[in-house]
Amino acid sequence: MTTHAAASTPLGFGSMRRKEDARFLRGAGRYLDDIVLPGMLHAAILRSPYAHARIVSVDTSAAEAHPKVEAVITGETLAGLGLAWMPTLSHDVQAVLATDKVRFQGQEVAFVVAEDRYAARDALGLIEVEYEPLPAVVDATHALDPDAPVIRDDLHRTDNHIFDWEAGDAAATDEVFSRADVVAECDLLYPRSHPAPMETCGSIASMDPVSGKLTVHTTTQAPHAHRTVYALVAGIPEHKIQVIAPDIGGGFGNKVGIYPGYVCAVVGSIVTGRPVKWVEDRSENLMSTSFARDYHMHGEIAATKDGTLLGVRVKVLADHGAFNGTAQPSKLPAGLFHVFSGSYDLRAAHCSVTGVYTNKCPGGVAYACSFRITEAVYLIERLVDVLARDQGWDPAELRMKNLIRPEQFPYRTALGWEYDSGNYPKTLRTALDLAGYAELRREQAEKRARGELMGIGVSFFTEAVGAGPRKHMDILGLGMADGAELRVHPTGKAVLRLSCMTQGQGHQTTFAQIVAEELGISPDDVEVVQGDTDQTPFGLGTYGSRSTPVSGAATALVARKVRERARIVASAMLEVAPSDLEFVKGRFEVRGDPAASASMAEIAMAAHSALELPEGVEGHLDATCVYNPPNLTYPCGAYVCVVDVDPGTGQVTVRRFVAVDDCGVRINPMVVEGQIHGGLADGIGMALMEALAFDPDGNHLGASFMDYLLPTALECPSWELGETVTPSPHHPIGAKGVGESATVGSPPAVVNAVLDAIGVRHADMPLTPAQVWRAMQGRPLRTDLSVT
Ligand code: MCN
Ligand code: CUN
Repeated sequence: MTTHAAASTPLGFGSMRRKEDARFLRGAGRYLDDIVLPGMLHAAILRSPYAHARIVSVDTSAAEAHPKVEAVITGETLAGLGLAWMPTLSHDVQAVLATDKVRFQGQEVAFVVAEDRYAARDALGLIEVEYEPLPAVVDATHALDPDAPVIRDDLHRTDNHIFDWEAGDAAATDEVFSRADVVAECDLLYPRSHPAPMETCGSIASMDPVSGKLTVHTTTQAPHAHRTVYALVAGIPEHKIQVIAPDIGGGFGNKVGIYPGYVCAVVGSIVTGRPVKWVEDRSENLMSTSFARDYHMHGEIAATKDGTLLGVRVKVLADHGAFNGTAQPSKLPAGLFHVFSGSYDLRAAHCSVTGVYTNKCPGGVAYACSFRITEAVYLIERLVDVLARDQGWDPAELRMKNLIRPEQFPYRTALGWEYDSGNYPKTLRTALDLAGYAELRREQAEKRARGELMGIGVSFFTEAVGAGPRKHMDILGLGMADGAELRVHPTGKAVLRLSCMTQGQGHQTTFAQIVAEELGISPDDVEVVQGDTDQTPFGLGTYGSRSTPVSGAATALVARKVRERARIVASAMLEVAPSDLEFVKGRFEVRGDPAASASMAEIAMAAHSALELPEGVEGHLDATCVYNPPNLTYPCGAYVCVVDVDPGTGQVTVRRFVAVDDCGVRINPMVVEGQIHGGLADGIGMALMEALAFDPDGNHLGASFMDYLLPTALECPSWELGETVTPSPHHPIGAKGVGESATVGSPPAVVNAVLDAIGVRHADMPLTPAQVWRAMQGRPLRTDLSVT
């Protein structure tokens, strides 16, 4: 593990300790549940015990009679206000509170507002709901059976089909396959998983009956997007809505969407005239907020007999649960899945994705995923390994032979994406060298001879982050530009206001470093303001690792605007033409006379003073910027995982993990490495432990951390990190996003390692001891269902 000298504060890029940590380490963070507003009430949600049932009646009279209950809201109450259904970010509607039917276990049925949280919970038990249970569709592979119960009769659907989506050239791909010497195919399930942030989701709505202003404190990664959704759903004008995201205890994609509890809290506040707090518990979080993955993939890969990869063909069945929810760029119903040609120079590729409804909780996209790239990378990286195994080729060599070459960038993929930059062979070579790949293979052969199971897994990934260019993406019709505002005070201290929202990524520090780099002031002198729509410019927030690619670019550009304003002021101060000034180490110097210079602090004071400025030049240095990304940024990485497997129990130990990431220019290498450490732990969790499984009736089998296992330090080795740096050519500071890279790239490395150890062609994640043991017996399980 690298250690970083973080004693002194750099004036720009470099490792420095996170400014926010002093507050967090002292327990002075202020999370949603810490907020107590005067007169605040507390809410709880009654949830469906059934995965699929008709609601015959809801009797709330006993709950309403509870002395501490202030309001009981049902689907009927909401229907009267036109709020029983809300739009999802994927062009569907979701029930806020069920009226006709419940469609997944844990669905919201009634909302109780009471004097305290205990009374609200107690009163849930007083609500009588009569259900008429219906057969449930749990297994996505049977969702389109002719006799499958129809889930979305509200949409007048006659089956459970949501969409069919295709990408790539089918005819060209078929042609490539017909000419191939070898084809390998594989069925893979990327099981349903959950972001499971440490802090669950919640909201406090406060409608001021006098001013008509709605204030919503909420756990959101995208405050401005939430405000627009509230405006569209509730019909309250945006200038009368303030969304405030306090400190967020982890998001990982879980806090992108708007959940029924948030809408109910608003209604609860309108009805009672008092602030209403709703915070979910762990089981509610795991059962009813956005899951991720749940992709059933059939992939084929074609190659020549000398190991040149030619093409990939994929069919996907996507289980979206009962409502097609969470954010999904609306022009791309399968998210960014169709970057599945990965990091290889392929002639052709084609995928078709079919989305289906099932009686499971909605969501389907977000969990440190870059919107389905996780699934895409897993698919291609498993297919390459399966092909290598079938043909007796070395999986690292096969990758090296087929990686996109540095001189091919910008590289247009067979699916039409333009990768901006990279040196893939160098990245893979760095990882293999760091791991000592050849030596590891020798060690493995020796161990095999002794009957010991050691496995080496390699993966290479290309991420696509920084949503996004208008031609590809929008959310609710909103283009994905983000704003930045930079104010410089007379003493040279600055305030940067951003639309993105940190949830643990260290934005308070890293965005201050971008300003510091551009203006030559200390990052300690830059305050970063986020998370309050009244205080920050519009933008779509933090997900898809877009903060650095989009808000980071906006920050660099707004700082450059400030710098150019400072140049004019400095030219008046130093009595030279602006073009005679050079910006050197944070000062404007007169060319040829470095003794004549002015620092940013001196210039800032002068800008606010009585100094005579040239005609038409405004005083002050403040500036604003809106950044429209011209393309996504494409970070990449090469990972090598070494595992030992206990032949008797199937227990996997990850012995080593080497990760070489290229995210372009690193603003704060220590923060980047922290992001990678977290993502690698995520990957180990996905590969070995995590899956939300269901029984045939749709009962959720992972509603607590007793059943839904998360990785801890015990399962993680000491990470071995390396880097390559290929700047993004279209980003003002050459940086690419990195927040999801390791989560995307690491699961196939772990799975490839385990299957390499046990000599099995494929078994689905999570590779629990039971699954590994069964795979060794040739009988791996379907991990999404409790019964197979
Ligand atoms: N960074 C850097 N140099 C780069 C790239 C990034 O120094 N070349 C820094 C950034 O300045 C930022 C951090 O690394 O402080 C992550 O940046 P970026 O890749 O832009 O990702 P975002 O800030 O947009 O964060 C979102 C991303 C996503 S989508 C998920 S999901 C996820 C992730 O970040 N959720 C997280 N990492 C997380 N980390 C924590 N602690 N908590 C979460 O909820
Ligand atoms: Cu896909 S999870 Mo992150 O983009 O918020």
